[in-house]
Amino acid sequence: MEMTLRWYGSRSDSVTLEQIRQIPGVKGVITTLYETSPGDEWALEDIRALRAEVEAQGLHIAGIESVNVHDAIKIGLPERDLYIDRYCKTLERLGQEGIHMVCYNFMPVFDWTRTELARRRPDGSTVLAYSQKAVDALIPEQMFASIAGDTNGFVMPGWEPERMERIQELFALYQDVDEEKLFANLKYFLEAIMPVCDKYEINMAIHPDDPAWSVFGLPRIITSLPNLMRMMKMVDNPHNGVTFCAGSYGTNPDNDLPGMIRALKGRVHFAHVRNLKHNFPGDFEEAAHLSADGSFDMYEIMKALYDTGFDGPIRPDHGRMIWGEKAMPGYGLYDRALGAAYLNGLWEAIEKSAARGM
Ligand code: DNO
Repeated sequence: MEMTLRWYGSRSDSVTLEQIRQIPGVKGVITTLYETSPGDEWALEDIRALRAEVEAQGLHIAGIESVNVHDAIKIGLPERDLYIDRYCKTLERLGQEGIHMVCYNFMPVFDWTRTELARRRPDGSTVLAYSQKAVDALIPEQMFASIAGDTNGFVMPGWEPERMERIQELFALYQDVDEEKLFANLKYFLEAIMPVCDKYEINMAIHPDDPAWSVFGLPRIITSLPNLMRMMKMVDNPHNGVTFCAGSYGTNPDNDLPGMIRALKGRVHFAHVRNLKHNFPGDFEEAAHLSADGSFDMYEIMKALYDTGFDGPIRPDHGRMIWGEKAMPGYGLYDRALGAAYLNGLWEAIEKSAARGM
C-alpha cells in the first residue's frame, strides 16, 4: 500500500503540498482538476501542470479522485456516448501522464450526504454527522441550504452550488431510473471505457454510495457485497475495481468490512480508511481514526487489506476539525495527518508480525 493524502489543488485547498510532504510516510497525493465539471474533457496541459506542481514539491500523483461521471451516463440519455467519449479521452491523457488509478462514483444527484458538517463532540472537536430523521424531515431542495452555512466557506465536492440549483430538473430526469436501470447504465459505461483502461493500465475504483442506502427515493447500488460482486462479474476485468471506503460501507452496520475486503481480493484499487461512531439506528457521526473512538475495528480492516495483498493507494479519510483549524469540513490537515500516522503504525505492526510468523 501507499499512504497518500487527498489534496484539492492550490486554488481550493487550505492544506498545502509543503504541509503534506511533512506527514511521515506520505509521498503521494490524490487530487483532481477541481474546477472541471462532470462531462468535461480534461486538457493534457492542465493535467501536466497539475503533475508538475505536485512533483515540484517532491510528491507524486498517486491517483485521481474523482473524474466525475456526467448524469447523462447514469440516466442513460442518448447523449451519453458523447460524454463517454470525452471520459475516454480524459483517461487516455491521465494514462499518458503516468496516472493509473481513477476514483469515481455512480450516485444519482447527490454525492455523499450528511445532515451536519460540524456536530460537536464532548472533546470540543467537530465532525460530520448523519441523522435519518433530519433527512426525512427535508425535501431535497432544502438539503444544500441546510448545510451551506457550515462549510467554512469552501465548496464541498459533490455539493457545488450550480449542481444544487438544478436539483428539481435532475430528480425529474431520474424518475424512470431504478436499480436495474442504474446497473445496466453502469455496465454500458464500464464496457465502453475498459479498452482504454486496458491500453493505459488504468484501475477504475468505484466509490460507494454514502450512506449505503437510498436517499430521497433515488436508486443507489454500490452499497453492499452482493451488489459489488454483481458489478465485478458484470464486467469481469481486473481494471473494473473498487474504492474500499470504510466510512461509507460502514454506515450500514450489516456490512462486514474486513469480510468485504477479503471477498474483493484483487479488485480493491484504492482505500479510504476512517472510523464512524454509530449512536443509534439512523444516527452516526464521524470519529477519530483510532478504533476505540468509533464503531470499527481498524486493525481488522488494515489486516484484511494486508492479507489480500493490497498494493494501491490508501488515504486517511474525513478528519475531525481540531486545534482551531478552519478547513473544508472533513478535509483539514491535523486530524487526517494523525490518521495517516495511526494507519501507518497499524500497517508496520501487521507487516512485522507477519514477517515473524506471528
Ligand atoms: C467525500 C468523498 C466523495 C468521493 C466521491 C468519489 O468526502 O469520499 O465525495 O470523493 O464520491 O467520486
